[in-house]
Amino acid sequence: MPVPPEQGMKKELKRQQYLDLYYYMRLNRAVEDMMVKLFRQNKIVGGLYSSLGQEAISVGTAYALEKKDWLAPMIRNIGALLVKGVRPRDIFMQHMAKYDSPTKGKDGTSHFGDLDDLHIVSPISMLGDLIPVMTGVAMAGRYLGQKIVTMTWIGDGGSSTGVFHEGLNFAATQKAPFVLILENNLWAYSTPVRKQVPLENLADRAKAYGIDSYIVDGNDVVAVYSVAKEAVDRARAGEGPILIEAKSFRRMGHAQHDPAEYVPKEMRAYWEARDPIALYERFLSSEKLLDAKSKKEVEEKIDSLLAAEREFAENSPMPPPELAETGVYCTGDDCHKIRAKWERPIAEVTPPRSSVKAVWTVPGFGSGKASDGANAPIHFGDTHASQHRVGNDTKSANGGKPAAKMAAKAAPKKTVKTAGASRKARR
Ligand SMILES: Cc1ncc(C[n+]2csc(CCOP(=O)(O)OP(=O)(O)O)c2C)c(N)n1
Ligand SMILES: [Mg+2]
Repeated sequence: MPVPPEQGMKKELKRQQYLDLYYYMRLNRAVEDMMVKLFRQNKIVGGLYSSLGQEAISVGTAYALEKKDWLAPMIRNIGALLVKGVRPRDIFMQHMAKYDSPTKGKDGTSHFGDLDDLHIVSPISMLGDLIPVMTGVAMAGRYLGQKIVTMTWIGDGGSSTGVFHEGLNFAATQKAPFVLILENNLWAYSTPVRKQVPLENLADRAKAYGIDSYIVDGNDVVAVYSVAKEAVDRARAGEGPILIEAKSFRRMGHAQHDPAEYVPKEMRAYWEARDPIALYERFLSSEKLLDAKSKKEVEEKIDSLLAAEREFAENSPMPPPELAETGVYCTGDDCHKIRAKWERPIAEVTPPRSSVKAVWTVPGFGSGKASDGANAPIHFGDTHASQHRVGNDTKSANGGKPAAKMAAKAAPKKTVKTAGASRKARR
């Protein structure tokens, strides 16, 4: 069983930030608890997923984003939606397929977004597809001069899809201001991570694309936020995409239908004892940031908010049948208009200033072994003729030095950083 990194990492936050993280984790859990009740009353349409035990990841990462930034949630990221400003009533109504829901009852779960105000791209169920999509959003933001960062999440299982690798490679080559959170919760349906991937750390996936990565204890919200903030700042500064592996555990089954009896009891017990909210409460009270009275105030605030939100959702009607014919395709009239929000002079990116010479020079592709064992220089037609291999006589631009050494010299230095639980949060 992997043990989360022990190395401490801590960032001093403002008192209000500590309390916000607590509020959103509690709200995340309360919203999902309420939806379990609605599900058992047969009021939820479709499946219901849980992020129990993973709230610190959704909340800590989304809290690192600015208002102008964009995110696209996956099924276990209701916490991120709440941090971004989605109202609980919208989450309830969406799951209940009500007429007042963001998709007017036409879709369920978290399949909704808000392109105008909250900057949320609606997810679909295909695992990994949000990676190239959010890379594209990041590139569009850069083109328009918006200085935004984009973020999405992927599971351990989803990190084995083809589009994960295509998308991350694309993001890396484009140096997109994009942060990808890999939630390693040890299971994909009933398949343990060790049967899916021959790696101890899924953060190592980043090495293949020459980008930086972090590993963080996904049950420590301060550590998660600290690492996410650093990654978001670096992406915004133009350093390119960053992968964060957050190690945690899926405490419920894949969805409500799955009792997850295949999970070993000791594994469950280990992680239940590391509940992210309980850990954080201990930290907050040891830091004198939360006492019994303020904790009760948070609970009461959430209880009364959710009672009102639930009532609103329950009173919303189901969609009328004739609605099924409308809004199937975006026509720009009954749906929404997509307008580019320029935050730089368009002249900067249009000809003649955007014109570049159509010449592509690729230095340093090194050389490879030919079938006779000799080094064959690899070139793309833009290298000097003397580098071409003629007969058995091998000449190379590096003056006969071993190619591997040359390549190693040219390779950019990349590191994988490890960020563990904040020492204080572990008390
Ligand atoms: C491309 C694709 N393949 C398969 C599925 C079906 N599917 C949905 S969730 C899931 C398991 C995902 O596991 P993981 O990525 O670890 O996320 P977790 O459920 O643990 O959060 C699968 C296989 C899908 N939605 N998309
Ligand atoms: Mg998983």
